[in-house]
Amino acid sequence: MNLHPKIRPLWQRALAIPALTLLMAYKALRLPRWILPRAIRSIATHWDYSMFWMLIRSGVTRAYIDQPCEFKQPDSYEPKVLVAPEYQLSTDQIRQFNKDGFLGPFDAFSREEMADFRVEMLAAENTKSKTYDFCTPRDRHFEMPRLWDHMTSPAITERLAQLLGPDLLCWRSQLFYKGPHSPAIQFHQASTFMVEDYLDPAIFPSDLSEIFQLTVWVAVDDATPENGCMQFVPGTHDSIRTITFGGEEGFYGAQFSLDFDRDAHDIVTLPVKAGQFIIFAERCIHGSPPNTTDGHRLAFNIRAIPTNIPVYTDKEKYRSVYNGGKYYLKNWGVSVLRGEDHHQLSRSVDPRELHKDFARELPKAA
Ligand SMILES: O=C(O)CCC(=O)C(=O)O
Ligand SMILES: [Fe+2]
Repeated sequence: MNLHPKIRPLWQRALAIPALTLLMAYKALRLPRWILPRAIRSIATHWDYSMFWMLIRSGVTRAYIDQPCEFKQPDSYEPKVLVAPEYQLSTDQIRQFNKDGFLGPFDAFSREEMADFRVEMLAAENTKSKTYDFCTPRDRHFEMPRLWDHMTSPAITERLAQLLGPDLLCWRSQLFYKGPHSPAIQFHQASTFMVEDYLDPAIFPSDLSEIFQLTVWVAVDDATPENGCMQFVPGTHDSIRTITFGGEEGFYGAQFSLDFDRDAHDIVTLPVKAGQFIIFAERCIHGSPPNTTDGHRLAFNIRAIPTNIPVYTDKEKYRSVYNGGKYYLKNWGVSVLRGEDHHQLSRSVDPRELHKDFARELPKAA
């Protein structure tokens, strides 16, 4: 299944309802899964009953945006590691982060560094990824040494470590080219990133009620309310919401609206200067309004997890609804952002080794 959240024609929905009901009963009766085709087996394994039930009772017009889970406040707001004084977070900041679901902005890079990186980002925009062999903004750190250098800057990793622990992996990155006069990225949230193909989670935390993955979002251009800076709905990392299919186009062609009470929540608009970053739990509702200016709003993100969380396990490929295309995972791997990967639960790639290989492949200057 591919959760393309457009309202399906009535006949398709009429067929889907009995099929989903049957599969839910199949799961409840614990009938053998190995005889099911791969995609159906994934659904029977990874969807919980509330996911089936939401689709069935809404006539296939509503679904959980990702694997449902609820957040439990931690027992302590002490930092998980002690870091150099210039990067230290206070317990008040950590408490605030757990209350709101996001923190920042923090300084990481100079304006000049971001101006240089901007040129590199724009040059890469319409080029094929060496990892996936099609044009995609994902995981370009495998081939862009400067991106990986920025991602592993202590200004970022030392702050992440205080929230997530000492040993950290990046399992995905993304470049954001929010072009002149481009649409909003609708409010969204994610837990285990099942949202991608709605078949399998990407990450497999042992406790869904913890914050198990963090996103770092780095502004390459100044991000302003006019060019579509980030917006957050504080406190909404408490639970995963549903989406109603249809509605306004945005978010890479997807059509949906996230179900939450817009009147009951404050929406925080967070302007960020080039070279600054924000840390947030992807499960906190966030998005960005349209870019109404004539310029770009460039940014990149890092998706970080502790090393005790497996990623993709035996998956060969996934299909992303939001960054079109099939992503074959044979060249993909998690990469150590900080500390060491003692667990070795996922395929891993050292971007610096890849960069050396790519540099050797480049034709020698005459
Ligand atoms: O760049 C944006 O506007 C959205 C970023 C986002 O959703 C993310 O980094 O998870
Ligand atoms: Fe996001």
